[in-house]
Amino acid sequence: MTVTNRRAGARARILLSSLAALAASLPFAAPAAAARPELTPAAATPGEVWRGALRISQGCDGAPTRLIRITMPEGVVAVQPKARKGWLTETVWAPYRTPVEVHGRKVAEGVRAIVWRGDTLPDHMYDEFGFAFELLPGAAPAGGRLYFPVRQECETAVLDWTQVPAAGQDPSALTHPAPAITVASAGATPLPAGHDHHRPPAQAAQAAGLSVSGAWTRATPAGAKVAGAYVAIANRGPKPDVLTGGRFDVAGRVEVHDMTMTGGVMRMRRLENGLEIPAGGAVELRPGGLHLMLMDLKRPLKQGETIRGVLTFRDAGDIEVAMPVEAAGAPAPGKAPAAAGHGGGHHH
Ligand SMILES: [Cu+2]
Repeated sequence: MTVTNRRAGARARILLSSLAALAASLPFAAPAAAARPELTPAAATPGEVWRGALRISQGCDGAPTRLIRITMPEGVVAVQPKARKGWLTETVWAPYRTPVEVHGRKVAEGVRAIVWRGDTLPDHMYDEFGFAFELLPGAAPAGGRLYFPVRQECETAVLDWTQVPAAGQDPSALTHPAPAITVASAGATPLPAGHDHHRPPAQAAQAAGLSVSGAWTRATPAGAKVAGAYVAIANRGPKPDVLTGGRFDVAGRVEVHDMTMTGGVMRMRRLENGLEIPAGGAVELRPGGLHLMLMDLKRPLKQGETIRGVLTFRDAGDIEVAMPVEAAGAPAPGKAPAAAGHGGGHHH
């Protein structure tokens, strides 16, 4: 051991003692914050898979950790722990409060908690316990928080990280906060400049900071009961709004749907809680993704006609919209159907 090392050791001891003094004067400051279990990444997008980990960075008052249990909030489905060596990983199945729809399938129960046990995590080391889940659309509004209560068992003590801040409360004021993630907005993509001017202004409707533009749908074969419809919605207002559906004379009802590719399979589902249009943001409904579904069609839609109706928003109410009917299978307004002529891939 060299002189330099000994001096480094002395500096480390001084640092430790000043940290101890700081901890004594501010019992809930830096040391408590550093010890909190955290989820990383700290945000999840509705309709998408979150892959991350619960990070445990300290034991219980110096004792090593022997068990970790994390509980999933409502709206978190398709939970899958990451394989890990040394720890027994157990999934706890239970019914959802209400059955949920995952990729168009009604599911009554699923993994509601994960327990890791059978090894020890020393107090001075951190570890990450990996898992994945899917966040249901509508589980929480964009910007909202979802809390995952954690139980941490050590050789001599148990810590329950279950506190949730009250409305307006600073989360850092809690001594044992539940780890949380923030809900990102789904399907929100900024519109390119001038996007909502590529159609005549007569087709753009305006209300409460919302503008609806570029609406279109496709001709349907005789006997077809559904048609996908597409539109761009921009929100220049200060508050988010939610597209909940609409009304068209030609359709029995109008739903908001999402379509995703999962393992090479196109899946469609209804967004039960509507589609959020973030404040200052825009959402584009287009083939292969978010779309309106005109259900129970009363007659076929004919290429070249224009159908009229309203889109309904939670706050702004009804906004009138006119939809030109493009060719069956057209991939975009004014575009010829793909050579395969497969109906645009919209299956129900
Ligand atoms: Cu659909």
